[in-house]
Amino acid sequence: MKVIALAGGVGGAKLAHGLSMVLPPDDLSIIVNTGDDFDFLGLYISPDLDTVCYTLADLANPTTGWGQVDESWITFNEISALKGPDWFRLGDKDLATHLIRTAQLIQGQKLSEITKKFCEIWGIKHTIFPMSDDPVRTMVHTKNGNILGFQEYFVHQECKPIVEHFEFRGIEAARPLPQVLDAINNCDIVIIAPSNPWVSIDPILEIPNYRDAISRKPVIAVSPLIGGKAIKGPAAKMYQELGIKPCSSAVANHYKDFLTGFIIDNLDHIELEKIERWRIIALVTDILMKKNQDRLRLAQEVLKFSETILNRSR
Ligand code: FO1
Repeated sequence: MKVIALAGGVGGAKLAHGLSMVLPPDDLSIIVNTGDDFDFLGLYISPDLDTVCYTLADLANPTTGWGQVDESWITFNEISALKGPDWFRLGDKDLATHLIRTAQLIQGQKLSEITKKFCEIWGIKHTIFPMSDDPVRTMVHTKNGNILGFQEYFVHQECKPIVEHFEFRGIEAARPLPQVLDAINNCDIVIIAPSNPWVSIDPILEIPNYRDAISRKPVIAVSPLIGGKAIKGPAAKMYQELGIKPCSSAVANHYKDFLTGFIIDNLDHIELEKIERWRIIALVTDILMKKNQDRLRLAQEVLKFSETILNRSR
């Protein structure tokens, strides 16, 4: 079964990792959000791409989910001592990724090419694509009229500002990657990881042609919310501020136009009926991924559910 996974952030990386433990390299491609990318201290930072790569390479920091394991912070501490911007923490090993990637981008290499080479070096066998080689920047429009870059909102201002809407700056001009379109057209199923629908998955879907290509395939999603709360990050807070009750069915509703199947947590079993009324096939299970074993178990369940869905449509 050929699978495309859409991912962004720590939750997305965990499920992508689980899928990579089950599927052979040729059967899994992961498309990663780059709307969170930004320039910091002159370096090109691609947080979601790095989180997915580090996680699949078993290099991720298990406590934060982002950055590398066994980091040292010598440069970061010096930056801080020099009164440089220290609200975004870059470890020494992580810095090497940003330095080399920035240098190669300046030389004219594409983000997708650099990612491919890094993956080879890190021993990642499955394919990881940035959603585009062109810049897209998620901007958070807040209730008090400010427009914040995503990392400014997320890290510097700790997701405190009240959100009004999101803008994916540059999205109309961002070209889809031909390799991604091919991979979508040749896949059996698209799996949307338990990532934030508003800021991790929507930017991918908004790249010209992706939503149409994805809509032609069976699509299943895993809820990023359990019992009305986000497993990690500000998804529930965002739903609330946008005037929508944060719950799994609200996520299903978000993807309703093209969703074939939806996976929710046992805690949300009462939402099953509502979701099935939209003709979405639902699976209720334990979706929390605390340990590596949970990633594997959930991935196995997602793939079994995918097979059931594919058999039904045959
Ligand atoms: N998240 C934080 O909350 N604080 C940080 O200082 C921070 C640094 C950081 C460095 C590299 C990297 O790849 C990710 C980093 N993140 C940090 C995580 C990241 O900003 C967010 O998790 C994602 O953008 C949301 O998907």
